[in-house]
Amino acid sequence: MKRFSVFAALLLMAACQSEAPDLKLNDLGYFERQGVNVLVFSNPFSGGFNDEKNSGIEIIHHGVRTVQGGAVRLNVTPEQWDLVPTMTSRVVDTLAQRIEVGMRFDWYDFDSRVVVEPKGKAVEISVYLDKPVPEALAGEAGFNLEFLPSQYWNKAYLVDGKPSRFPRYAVSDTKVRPNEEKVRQFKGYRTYDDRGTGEFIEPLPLSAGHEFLLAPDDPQRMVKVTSESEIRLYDGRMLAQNGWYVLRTVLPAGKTGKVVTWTVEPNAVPGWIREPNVGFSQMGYVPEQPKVAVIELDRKDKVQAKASVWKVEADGSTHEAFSGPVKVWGEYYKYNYAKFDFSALKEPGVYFLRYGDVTTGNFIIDPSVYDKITVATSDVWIPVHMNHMAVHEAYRLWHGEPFKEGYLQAPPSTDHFDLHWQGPTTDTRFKALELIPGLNVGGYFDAGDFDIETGSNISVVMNLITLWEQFRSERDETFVSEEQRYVELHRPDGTPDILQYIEHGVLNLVAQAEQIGHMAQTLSNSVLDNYHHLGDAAGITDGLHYDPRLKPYQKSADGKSSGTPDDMWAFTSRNPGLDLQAATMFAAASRVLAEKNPGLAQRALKQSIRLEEEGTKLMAADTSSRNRRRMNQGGNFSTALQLYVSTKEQKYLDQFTAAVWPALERMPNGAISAALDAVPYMDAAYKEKLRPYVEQYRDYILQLEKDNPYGVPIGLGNWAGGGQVTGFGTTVCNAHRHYPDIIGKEHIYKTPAWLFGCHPYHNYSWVAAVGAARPKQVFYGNNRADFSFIPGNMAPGLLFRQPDHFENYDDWPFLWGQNEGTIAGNTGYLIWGETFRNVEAK
Ligand SMILES: [Ca+2]
Ligand SMILES: [Ca+2]
Ligand SMILES: [Ca+2]
Repeated sequence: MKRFSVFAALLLMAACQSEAPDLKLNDLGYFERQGVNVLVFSNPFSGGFNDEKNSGIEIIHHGVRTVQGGAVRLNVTPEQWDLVPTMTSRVVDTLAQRIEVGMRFDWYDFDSRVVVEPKGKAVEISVYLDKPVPEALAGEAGFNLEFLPSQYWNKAYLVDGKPSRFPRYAVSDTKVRPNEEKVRQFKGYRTYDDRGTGEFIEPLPLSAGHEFLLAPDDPQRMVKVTSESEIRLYDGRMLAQNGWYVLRTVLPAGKTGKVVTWTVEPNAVPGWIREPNVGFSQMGYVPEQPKVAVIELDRKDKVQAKASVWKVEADGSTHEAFSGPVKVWGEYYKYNYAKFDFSALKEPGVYFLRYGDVTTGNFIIDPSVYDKITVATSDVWIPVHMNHMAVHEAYRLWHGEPFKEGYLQAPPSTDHFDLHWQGPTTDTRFKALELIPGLNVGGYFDAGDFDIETGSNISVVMNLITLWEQFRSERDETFVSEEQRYVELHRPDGTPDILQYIEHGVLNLVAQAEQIGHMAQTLSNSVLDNYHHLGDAAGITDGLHYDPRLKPYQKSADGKSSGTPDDMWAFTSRNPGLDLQAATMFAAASRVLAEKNPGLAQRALKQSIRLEEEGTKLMAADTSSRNRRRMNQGGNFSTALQLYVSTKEQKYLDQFTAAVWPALERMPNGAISAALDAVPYMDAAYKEKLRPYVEQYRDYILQLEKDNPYGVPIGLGNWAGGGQVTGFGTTVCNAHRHYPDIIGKEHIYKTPAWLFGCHPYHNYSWVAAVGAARPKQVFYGNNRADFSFIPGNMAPGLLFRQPDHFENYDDWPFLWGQNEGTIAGNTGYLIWGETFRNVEAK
């Protein structure tokens, strides 16, 4: 009997294999079979800032997006800032099972079309031209498809049967070509410094042939690509660390009609079902809190009836400590979700979860689990991002002192690659490219890049002031000497770190106000070829003043200047709104720094008063509709509250109360956070009047539990929503603190669960080095070329790709929308962390 059933099962499996379904165009507009999704411009290119490793024809292969960038491109291995095609049309024909996309390069007046149709288990991709490739692009335009290096390196491939292996690191061959032959880059920028050679680098192919079989040694990654045209394989990392492996066929010159056809067959493992992703808090749980694992399941997977928690004993043995039912939550985008509640388990100890065949890593139940959630961020991430300092840690130098030559006035009418600009005038007393003295002091690197984003830096200082005034953390683990321009981690120096961090931010912002006369938009790179810098910030510029009378790369006789135009620029177009934000921050900073640095406190207060006056006048004189709208809405009530707290002046209180109620009516979920911040400073009538809005907020919180299985706001933008979740967490904590009868304590635990591992795609903690057993390993920090992290960085996290895919790569750091961290975002994490710890402990 047993024997028969095994035989029957084998027979059934064989039948399934031979009858494995073909690729079909589904309702969401992509081709699908179990284990394989082929997307055709579900995510179009955008140009410039958007990384461009997210678009075109994409393949999600056994749950991982391993292929993208399928399109007509103008480079062998396109970089960010290389031209991308604009999608001019996209026709999804469900009846004919066919997607056709029109692509256009405006600059070259070059149109093409790509048609994708299923052929059994493969797709056929054809490129059509109505007019031949323009002469300037002959030999340059090609059909490209890009493969994720971290999923293919060290794996084998066959080209027309000849075996080879994907290189772990970029070490193939290149050639150089004259700059005149270089295809134009985005807006005419140049991503490379040619060192005066007049030449650009072009990678040479690793292999060429008509049939590529990629990763025959890994059934989940195996893809066969065939064509009658020659296909070449390139390594995009030769030019840019975020490059992918590229398969490419050059479009033939002088031809029209169907000019290139590829057949692409991604292997599907028979009977493959994605392994369940058991989401839980890697940080662990305090005994009394709710403990719910969210299990993300393939829709074809059968939900297990039960799951269990196992305890690790002191002698290393393990035993089942709890078992309970698994409850189906339902479908959310691509997957099905179920929940396992083990809140009943309260005994401190080391545990792990079992669901079906899945055994998770271990976690802790103990009253102390949240004690150190902010330490990595405040002791390491923040000081590592201090600009104009050398930052040391034990034997390691994080970075030397950057930008010793200071900042030049950005020339008028400059468009900038990091979304800044300089208007038609300088708005300062400086001429274009004149040195603005005194700006190379203090401040924080924005994110994975090295500019001082003024708005972010103002928020950072405000966040740090909030931390100091609310929680008074005297933690001292960082040595900061502004005189020596030297920071050393893990060396106490007798001064609370937060005060030193506030001082460091203010030093730059006050210098901006004093030297420029108002706030700069940003202090940023002048040339794209040093904007994408990876590694030590001290090496971004040569540290020497730029002197246009010298030749590029030439140094002056006194060794103080050079002809290399690498100096950073200050973008100084005046924005009175920014001046007013700075004024608020300076007022608060002068209060906080009065004792530590009375001179700086005085300077901050002086600038606060001046900017407040000038900014208010400028705003009143601004008749633009955007500004009128802002004034009609009663200005920024959050700022009014700050000013009231600092000055206790009635006029600010009046401004606040005049603005807060209309704002709560207009955008209840947006305004509730600042309205709650005010509760400690207002009377009982205010608190009572706010009550119905808090009730409304409770309804929103409960609605989130119905919207998605995790009960937190999940962002769908191209920058994932980590900051939104910490903002939500802080608001929920404050709502519970002031209105415990409306917002129950159970809600405050949703944010840490999400941050530390209970979320889609994988179950790693979003915070670098935080989350006991398994934090994420790679982040988009300035050390991303090393596939590393800067401790305490909170990743934006879960990135949504149209139409139904969430992802967070943990073997590939280079997508900023999922793996970067910003200075404002990470100080927002600190505020959430300290607020949560405070409310949690009560
Ligand atoms: Ca930036
Ligand atoms: Ca210190
Ligand atoms: Ca320089």
